[in-house]
Formats: sequence, C-alpha cells, structure tokens
Amino acid sequence: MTVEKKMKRLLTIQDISCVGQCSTTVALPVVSACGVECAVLPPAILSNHTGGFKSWSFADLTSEMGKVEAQWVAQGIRFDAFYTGYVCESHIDPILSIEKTCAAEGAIRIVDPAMADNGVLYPGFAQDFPSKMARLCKGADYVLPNLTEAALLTGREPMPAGCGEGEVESLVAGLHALGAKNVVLTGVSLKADELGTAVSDGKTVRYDFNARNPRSAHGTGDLFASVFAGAVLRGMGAFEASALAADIVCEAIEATAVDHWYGVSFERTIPSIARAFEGARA
Ligand code: PXL
Repeated sequence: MTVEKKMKRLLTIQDISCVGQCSTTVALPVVSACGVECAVLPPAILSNHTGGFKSWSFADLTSEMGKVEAQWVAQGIRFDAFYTGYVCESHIDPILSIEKTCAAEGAIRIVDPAMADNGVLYPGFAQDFPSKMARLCKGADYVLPNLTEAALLTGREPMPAGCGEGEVESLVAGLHALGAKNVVLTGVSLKADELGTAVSDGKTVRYDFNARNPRSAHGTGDLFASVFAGAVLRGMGAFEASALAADIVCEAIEATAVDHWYGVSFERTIPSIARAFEGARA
C-alpha cells in the first residue's frame, strides 16, 4: 500500500464570473487537475465577465472577506500558496491581511495582475488602479503580467505588441523593482510568427516561444496563470511551469470552436494537464 503525501493547498482569490470561462471557474478545475487542493475566495460575483458582453451585474463581497478570514484564523486553516487574479481596489487590503494571517510556513504568493490587455485597462478600473495592484506584487514570489499590465504596473505607457528584447527586459527589471521575486511576462513576441514568455528570476531572463495562433481568445491569461500556479506547487521551476502553461493555452485555443467568442474550451485540455503530473507525487 502506498502512503500518500499530503497535497499542497492553494487559495485562489479572484472573482466568479458566472458565465465566461475565466477567473475562479477556470482556476478551480485547472489547479485541481494539477493535483493541488484548491480553496476559493471570490471577492465579487459577476453575471459574466466584462470582456465583450454588453452588460453585467456585479455583487461586491469585500465585507465578507474579513469574516471568512476570521473563521480560518480561528480554525487554524492555512494555505501553502495564494494565487490572486482579477480583483478590485477594495479587495487589496483584505487580501494582504489574509496572506499574512493564513499563510502556512513557507507559503508562496502568485499574482496574476489581471486588469488590462491590448493597451487598455478592463472596463470599470480607474486609471490609478495599476498602482493599487502593484501593492500585491511587492514581495510576490511570481508575478504574471501581460505586456500591457507590465507597462501600467511600472508606470509606463503601454507599448505596442512586438516590442524588442531591450523593452521587454526593461519591463522585467521594472517589475523586479516593484518587489517581485520572479517575473513571467506573457504576450512577448520577438518574431511575428511566434508568441511567448520572458521568465526572470532577477538574474537571468529566459525566453520560451510557441507558434503564434492568429486567433485571439478571452480567458487565456487565466488559464495560463492557473496551470502555472498548479505546476509550481507540484514542484516545477518557473520556466518549466511557464512552458507547460503556454502549451496548454495553445492546445485550448485549438480546441475551441471558431464561433465560441467569450472564452477558451480549457475543459478539453484537462486530460493533458492531469497527464503532465501523472506519476509525480510532489
Ligand atoms: O479574464 C480576466 C477577467 C476576469 N474577471 C472579469 C473580467 C476579466 C476580463 O475581462 O472581466 C470579471
């Protein structure tokens, strides 16, 4: 009989968009498929995401966050990792508090600063929101911005896709200066037919590219971050985790029907995600 080791437990804090294949509805199945226990704290519930739907409802749950935290503290519930995604300004202080009071020894923080893409902030975010999101990046073990988010976090004008290695590495340096230990910059394209990531531990920047799929799809950042978080908790290094996450995103885009506009069919990649950890017992 094999004696199983205890699974790592991750808490993800990001909204529930009831329809839309993003944030918590992606993180929970994907992190679970990696073989990591996934707890959730949705700080807001939306009818659907804000990326292309005509309208949405938004129920803010900021006032619940402290009550949830108090319960966890009282019961000694602790997490090995915190993975934050799309959140609003009022959620930042409660998150920072939970990351202190509910951290297991050696707990890590993974921040996907989901707030912008293609040069613009998502609807509803004030122009100064990136400076609030930057507070989560301070001391984070891994930050996973796209190029637009990286520019806004570091106080730069968003730059056009396809910026060169010099600009990429200046963004990476800016993110480390915010206090991020490891940076995974997504949406990097040094050649027109390739899309990939720049992964930095503060000493070395390593690039990983896949063939560019001309179809752009909503929710790919959330899928990338969820696979990355699960993989890191299963013991992969940042570069390996990022490469796996990118491969899964490519597979998900290819597995999505062309007339499905609001997300990617990540569900079809769950077997591949699970296979990547087959036999591993970290
Ligand atoms: O996929 C990021 C995301 C998450 N949550 C909500 C969003 C978006 C992007 O538009 O609107 C509510």
